[in-house]
Amino acid sequence: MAIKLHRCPNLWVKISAHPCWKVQKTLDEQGVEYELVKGPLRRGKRDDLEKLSGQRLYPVIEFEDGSIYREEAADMAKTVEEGKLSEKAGAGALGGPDTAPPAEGSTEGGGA
Ligand SMILES: N[C@@H](CCC(=O)N[C@@H](CS)C(=O)NCC(=O)O)C(=O)O
Repeated sequence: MAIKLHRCPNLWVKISAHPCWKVQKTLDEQGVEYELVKGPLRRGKRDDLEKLSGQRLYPVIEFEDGSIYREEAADMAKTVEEGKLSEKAGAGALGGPDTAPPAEGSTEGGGA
């Protein structure tokens, strides 16, 4: 599975509390291949990230099919650890109801 890890540029911060490092380290530990895509430090400069993921925080994982996975870093790391990353590929992989696209055919909560 070829994925991209979009992350902040602070590559030297390697403490487990750092969201981007937490996910990157887990990918490394699990032997998941990825391409590192460094983004801008300042949130105000993250227009591309917002277009990609609907929000402005890193880390974000982009799958080969272009779908996006973003949750709290700790949850992302857990997903990777549990070998469930591929389950997040495809529509609806974003972390929150505000950013997740509605499922095809969805009535957006208006169903009976
Ligand atoms: N609670 C979030 C925090 C994510 C976060 O703060 N990421 C950093 C990069 S490691 C970031 O984008 N910071 C920019 C900002 O907060 O403006 C998580 O765990 O995913």
